[in-house]
Amino acid sequence: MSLYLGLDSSTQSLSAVVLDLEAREVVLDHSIGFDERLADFGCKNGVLPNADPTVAHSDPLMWLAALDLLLDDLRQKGIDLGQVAAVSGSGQQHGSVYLNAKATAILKSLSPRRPLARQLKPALSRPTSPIWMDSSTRAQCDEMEAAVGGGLAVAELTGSRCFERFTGTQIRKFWQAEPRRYERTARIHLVSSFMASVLAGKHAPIDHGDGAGMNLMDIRKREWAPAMLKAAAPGLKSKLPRLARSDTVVGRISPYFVQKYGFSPKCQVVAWSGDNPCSLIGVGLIRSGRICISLGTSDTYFGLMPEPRISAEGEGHVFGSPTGDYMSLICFLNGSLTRERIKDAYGLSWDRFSDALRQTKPGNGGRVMLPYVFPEIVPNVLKPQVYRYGLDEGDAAANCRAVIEAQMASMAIHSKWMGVKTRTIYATGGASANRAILEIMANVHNADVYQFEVGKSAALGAGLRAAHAALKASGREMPWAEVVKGFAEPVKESRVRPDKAAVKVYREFLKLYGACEAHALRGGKDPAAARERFLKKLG
Ligand code: XUL
Repeated sequence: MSLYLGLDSSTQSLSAVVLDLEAREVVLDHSIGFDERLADFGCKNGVLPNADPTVAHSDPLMWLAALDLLLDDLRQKGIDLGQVAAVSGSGQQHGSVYLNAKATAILKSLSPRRPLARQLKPALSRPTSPIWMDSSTRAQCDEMEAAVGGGLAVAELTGSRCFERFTGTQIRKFWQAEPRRYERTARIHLVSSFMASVLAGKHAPIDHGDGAGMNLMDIRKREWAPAMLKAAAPGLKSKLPRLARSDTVVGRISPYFVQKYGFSPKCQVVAWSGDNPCSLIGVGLIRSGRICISLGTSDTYFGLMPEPRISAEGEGHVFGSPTGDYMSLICFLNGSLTRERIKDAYGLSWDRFSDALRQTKPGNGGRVMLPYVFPEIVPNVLKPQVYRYGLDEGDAAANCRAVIEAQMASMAIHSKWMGVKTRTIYATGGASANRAILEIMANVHNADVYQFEVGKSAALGAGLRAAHAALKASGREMPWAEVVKGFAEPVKESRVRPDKAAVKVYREFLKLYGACEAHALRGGKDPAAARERFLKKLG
């Protein structure tokens, strides 16, 4: 049994990467898109429609239906699931699943004759799951921060100030709005621990990587923080799974998967983690000094950190790394859906969008967009709005450049707290295949940018974590450097080098962008003067 399976339960799809560790080969990668294959669940881009733009929930039963579809597809594609030694996974972070007291028995006795979604339905104490795109809990953030001595105190304790999408604030809102359902909730899982529980047929722990995204875990002790639990909701401790290291073997795979899909009864289930901690492994960031930018539904900027460094301004987070270290992360909500919205507004294909990037100049002649199509996490914007400065909405090419320059400029400005001056960026996620976007990334950040062969870094990282943990459990521990070798390495020839002249333009552009942001969000002065200065510097 030399195969390892990594799954990624993300916002818009469920993906699998099958690895052959001995052959150092990715045997298959495959995805089930929720909107395409599971439209009956009524989600759009993986989210249930809601009149309030700050509310974002999904249907946990859709994720289970996707798991059945995906495993069936893998078998049909000729993968012998009986050869899988261990499986682990990655989940969209912060999202939560609410189970009642029947869940334990239901998980234990799943019948291979009925689909997972139908069997788990009676185990839900709340039919929907708030996910990371939800920003409806500002009041709960304020209440929790006030209860424990302010935002900085929360950040020192948990690695992040209180954030709207973090599970603790979401649980508090649930308790306040639906106390009866909260009372009937016996277990609250993250997406990661929920999916692991179904695979193992019993409640799985929450790993330290994903647990750090809840505002409930003491980031240094890696235990639930009593003050935060108390600030969130009554009786919460008894409803949470235990916390565990990311390399914990939860147990053998449930008989459901053995009988239905031909897994070996010996196949081990390794604790799942968040998509960002998994991606850290999937791009081989097992040491500090390099940065990864993942261009997915969310755009994330992250790297490994030996010690927790806190963002006092609330621009980012400290999570656990699957290696046992820490990772720093900044999450930008306006990622791929926003790029797509701008592209679609001008009726362009992705090729035409890239042409537009190539036809326009770095700095866009001082034309700036702040593309908050959705509420934004960093900087915090609760009311979605697209701002344009000197930018004509009818100018398609300039708008295409403006959205990418805005995303890259925002990353450069809001990552200063990390204190990393990196000369190398690893790019992953769907949009990292677009070299015109990567050129802007290289120039704004003045760094070499590399691509990866497997764009699905979260699923790949999950598969590598499965291998690492299973080998360790059997007494044959392999060092991380060896685990990731040949799998999580950038493609050397893909290097995109910064262009000196463009780097100079962007150094000035960042000041202009900062002035526009201050004007739109913090009542700063009109950025017209900043624009003039920028144009003058450009000559
Ligand atoms: C990270 C975050 C997102 C989700 C997306 O804090 O909210 O990156 O994990 O899947």
